[in-house]
Amino acid sequence: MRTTLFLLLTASALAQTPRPGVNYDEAKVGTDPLPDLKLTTAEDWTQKRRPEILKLFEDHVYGKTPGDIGAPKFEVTATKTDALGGLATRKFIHISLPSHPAWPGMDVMLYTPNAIKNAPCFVGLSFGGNHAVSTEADVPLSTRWMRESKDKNVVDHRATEATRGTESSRWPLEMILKRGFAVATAYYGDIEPDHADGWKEGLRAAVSKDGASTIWKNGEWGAIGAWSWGLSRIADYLQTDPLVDGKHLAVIGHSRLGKTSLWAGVQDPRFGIIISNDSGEGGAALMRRDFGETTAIITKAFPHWFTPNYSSYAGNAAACPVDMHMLIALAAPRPIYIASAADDHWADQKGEFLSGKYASPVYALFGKQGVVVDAQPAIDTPVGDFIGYHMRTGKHDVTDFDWTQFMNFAARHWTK
Ligand code: GTR
Repeated sequence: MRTTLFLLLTASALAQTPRPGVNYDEAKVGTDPLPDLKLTTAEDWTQKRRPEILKLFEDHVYGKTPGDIGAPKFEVTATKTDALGGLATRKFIHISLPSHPAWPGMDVMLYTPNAIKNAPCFVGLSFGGNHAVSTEADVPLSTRWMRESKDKNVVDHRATEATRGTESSRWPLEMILKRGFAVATAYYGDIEPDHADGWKEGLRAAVSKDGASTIWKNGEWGAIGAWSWGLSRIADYLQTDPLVDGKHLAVIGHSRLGKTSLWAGVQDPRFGIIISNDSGEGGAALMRRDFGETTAIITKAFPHWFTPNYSSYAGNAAACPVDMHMLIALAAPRPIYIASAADDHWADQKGEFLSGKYASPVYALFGKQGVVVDAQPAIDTPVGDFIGYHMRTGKHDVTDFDWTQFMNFAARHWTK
């Protein structure tokens, strides 16, 4: 019965609907101890412990990103110097892999502020495509597979004209550009469509020697790994564009794409700042707490996001050799920001905060302060130095309040 109900609910409904059997009671959270970070010195961390932990995340959670994928090709397909009423220059860049032509490639949309020459840049994937992020009518409509959504006017798994601008509140382009930041984004489904068999038409099959017949083994990558790879290819392109300061890139993502920004950020040091918004289970939230979404729930609903054996921790998070404070710690000493929303219990806001708190001793090894405070701060009160945190009023979403904190954080660390 519960399985049937589970299948009927859409992903966004799941994110908000309390479900029977889901723990929302602080008195009943898991009490298993977290794996030990085994801290000694900053040097030992960098040389030994960090690579060990990164490997544990490859082996048990997200899978390893193959190192032998060929070089990407960049084609700037359109440039508009008076985008958004003259505020910005907008470019589209097609990224492909000539050595693996079965992958259809990804279309990056880059906005750079005209007032600044070499702008620091936020880099993130979208749920709905470039035309959903922007409100500009001349942005090409995505033709790729999308998750069906009546609310968002996705019909027969394709975007319709009515999907234009539907994600724009999550990407306040004018506000970001006016503050002197650039934005580079692409549709996550360009890299791999987000469903159980999506990999067959996406990057993972295209670069795998067995193509769509691949049987994924423990430790091999899932969709989050593939999407993260895409973020790094955007970073590759940004190193070549004179309108962007390729040394100041912040990777950002919301929800499943917040899990993705964390995994991309910890693997790719060119992301000088890592931001996860409402990333929850499989992201910033501690798995051992079993509050809101659990390892059992996520691996049943979205096994394709992870490496196969992550599912073996369903109902047994304590057996997993990592927990998510170790993921946050992998960012050290780079600045990282964890954002929660007050109504987003599914993502376990306290578990998200605690990852930051328990990762803070790693920052201390480098003489830096992490979240600074001991207890979760009051709503709408950003805290933290090298690990930023806030819990915003409202639901699972990305709002101007969130962006304001992310930009304040970036500005403070990049002294712009
Ligand atoms: C939910 C999923 C969450 C989160 C969310 C989203 O259904 O359970 O882990 O990723 O989707 O990405 O919107």
